[in-house]
Amino acid sequence: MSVLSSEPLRSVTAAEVAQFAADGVVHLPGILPTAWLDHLSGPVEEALVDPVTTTDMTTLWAGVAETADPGGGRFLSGVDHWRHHEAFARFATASPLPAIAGTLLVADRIHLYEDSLLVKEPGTVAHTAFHQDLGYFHLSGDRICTTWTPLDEVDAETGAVSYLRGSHRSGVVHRPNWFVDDKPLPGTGGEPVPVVHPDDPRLIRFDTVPGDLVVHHAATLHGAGPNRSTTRRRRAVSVRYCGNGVRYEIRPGAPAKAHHAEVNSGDPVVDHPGCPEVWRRPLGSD
Ligand SMILES: O=C(O)CCC(=O)C(=O)O
Repeated sequence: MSVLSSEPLRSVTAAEVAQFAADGVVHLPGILPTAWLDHLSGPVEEALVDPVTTTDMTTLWAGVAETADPGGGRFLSGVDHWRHHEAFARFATASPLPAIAGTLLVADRIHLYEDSLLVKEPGTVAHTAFHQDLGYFHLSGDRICTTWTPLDEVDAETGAVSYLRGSHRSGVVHRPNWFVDDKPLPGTGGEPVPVVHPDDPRLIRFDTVPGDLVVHHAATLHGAGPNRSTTRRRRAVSVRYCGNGVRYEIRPGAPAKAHHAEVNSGDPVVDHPGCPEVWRRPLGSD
C-alpha cells in the first residue's frame, strides 16, 4: 500500500498565488501525489452506485429542462461524502489540499466546508451551467475556494471547466441555479448569473491530467461543457475550503448543513465538527 502524504509534490509558486488573486483561478500541474488518486478511485466507484449519496444530474436536467439526455451518459454528482466515508474524509483533511488552499488564500487557518463528486460519464450531453459557488455557500468573505481534482485526463472534449477570469472581483453574489440548467433554485436570492458568451476572451479552461489541481475562488463564475467522448470518463472531486476572516451568512433557499441551524449570519467560522479546522499556517512561515 502506498504512503499517503500531506506534502504536495512541489510548492505553490509566488506566481501561482498572484495568478489566483488576479484571475480567481489557477491550474497547478503535477502537485498532487497520485497515491491520493489511487486512494480515491475505489470509494468514488462505491459512491457512484449508491443512490443515497449520488444524484444523476441528467435526470434532474430532464426534469428541469424538459429534455432527455440524448447522449445516454450520466452526470453523477454528490455532496458531503467526507461526512460518512473515511476515504473522502482523509482526502479532504489530510491530503496536501488544505495547505494548498491556505497558501492560495493567504490564510492563517483553513476549514473544510464540503466536498462534491462530479462525474460525467462518456456521452453525457448535460452542461454544468455557469454559476458562482458563493451563492450556494452559507458564508461571506474573501478566503473561500474550491479545489477541483481530476481523476482522469480532462480536456474540452470531456468537459473541462471554463472560468471567467476576474469575475471574483465583481463584488456580486449570484443566485444559485440548478447546476445543469440556468433556471434559479427556488427560494434563493442574488443577482442573476450573466449570460457568458463562449467567445468571451476572459474565459479560460485547462487540459489536466491526474496529479494536477485547479483551484478557483468561490466568487468566480464557471461552467463546463458536456462529455462528448464516447469512451473517456471525466471523474472529478471538488473540495471546498474557507479561511480565517470568513463569517457565516445564512442564505435562504441554498443547500444547508445540519450545523447551520446553530449559527447566525455574522458569526465567525470557528472549529466545529460540521466545518472542522484542517490546516494552520506553521509558526514563522509568513
Ligand atoms: O465539474 C464540473 O462540471 C463543475 C465543477 C464545479 O462547478 C465546482 O466544483 O464548483
